[in-house]
Amino acid sequence: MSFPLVCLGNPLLDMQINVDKTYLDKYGLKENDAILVEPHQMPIFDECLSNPSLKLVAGGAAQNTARGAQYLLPKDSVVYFGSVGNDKYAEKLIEANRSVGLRTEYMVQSDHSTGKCAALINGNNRSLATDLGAANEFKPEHLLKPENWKLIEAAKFFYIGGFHLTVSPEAIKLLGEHAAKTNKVFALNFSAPFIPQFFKDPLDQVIPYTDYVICNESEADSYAKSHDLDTTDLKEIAKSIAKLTKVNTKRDRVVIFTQGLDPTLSVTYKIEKNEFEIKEYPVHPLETSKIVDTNGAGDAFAAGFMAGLVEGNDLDQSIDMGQWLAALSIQEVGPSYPFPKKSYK
Ligand code: 26A
Repeated sequence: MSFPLVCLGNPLLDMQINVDKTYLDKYGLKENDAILVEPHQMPIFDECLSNPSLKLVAGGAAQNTARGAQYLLPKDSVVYFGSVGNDKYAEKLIEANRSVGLRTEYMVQSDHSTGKCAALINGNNRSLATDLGAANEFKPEHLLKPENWKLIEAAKFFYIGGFHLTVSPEAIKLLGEHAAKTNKVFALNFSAPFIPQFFKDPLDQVIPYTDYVICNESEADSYAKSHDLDTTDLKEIAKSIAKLTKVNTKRDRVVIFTQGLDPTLSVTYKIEKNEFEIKEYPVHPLETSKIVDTNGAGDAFAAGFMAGLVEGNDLDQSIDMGQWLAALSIQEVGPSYPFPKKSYK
């Protein structure tokens, strides 16, 4: 049995509630952001638990992508690695993964509880505040266990949540080196503006392994600022990322920026010709009244996109699959996908 796609990230349970701007202001949170909680923000979780609008949903950015890709692909296509506690929250995550047939290979911590993310919904915005808990304890040794390394050797595609740069850059490098050495596809999502801002060094160490870089416009902007690019032009930012040093020169690097309702941008740096290919893709129109919440929209895009690559589709079609799945996911509560299953055609 071989699973073509391996994903790595921080498994979290999302505690999703509706809030207003005053609530976000009270904790110094932006309307659309993702952060690691500081001690003064810890009361948010108890406040979530006692909020009547509370919905507990499986989260963790790369795990959402893994679930979404398996949702679209044939049985036994995706494996997800991350670290959880031995508790009810982990059971809930395993259950959600099982519902789409995602293979879950968690490292289980006996002395930490499963990570949680307060997903604070304010209209079409979402502010994410995370307490990583057990997710923060992931170690590369888990990947090196013979039964897990076998899965990695059998895989052909890797998808890494940039959020994991806060946990184990070593684990990411291990997969990156393997992918480069064996000419397999390695994709990285920047995940949040704080990653290029505060985890610049580990990010810079991992980018050389990437064949695909996926992020949204505010993460691209944060990258430009932290790397002194001196531009806010998204095409220019994408070009400089696309042209960065690359370990595996058998594949061109493709940089993909989503921009909410604005067109998705792709910039490919063609190594042999030393030129860029720039494309734009309008998003799938969706009436605003159909939007339930935007938590997980970017993860769903990445899921559809990765599923497209695994199926052997070209860039245009894979991006279209990403946009299609993102539009489905924002019509569900949290980072979820509709049942009965819809299939992309
Ligand atoms: C390290 N941090 C902050 C995080 C996250 C995260 N996933 C991994 N690491 N902060 C928020 N998320 C997840 O992002 C999804 C939406 O894109 C949330 O759990 C949510 O499901």
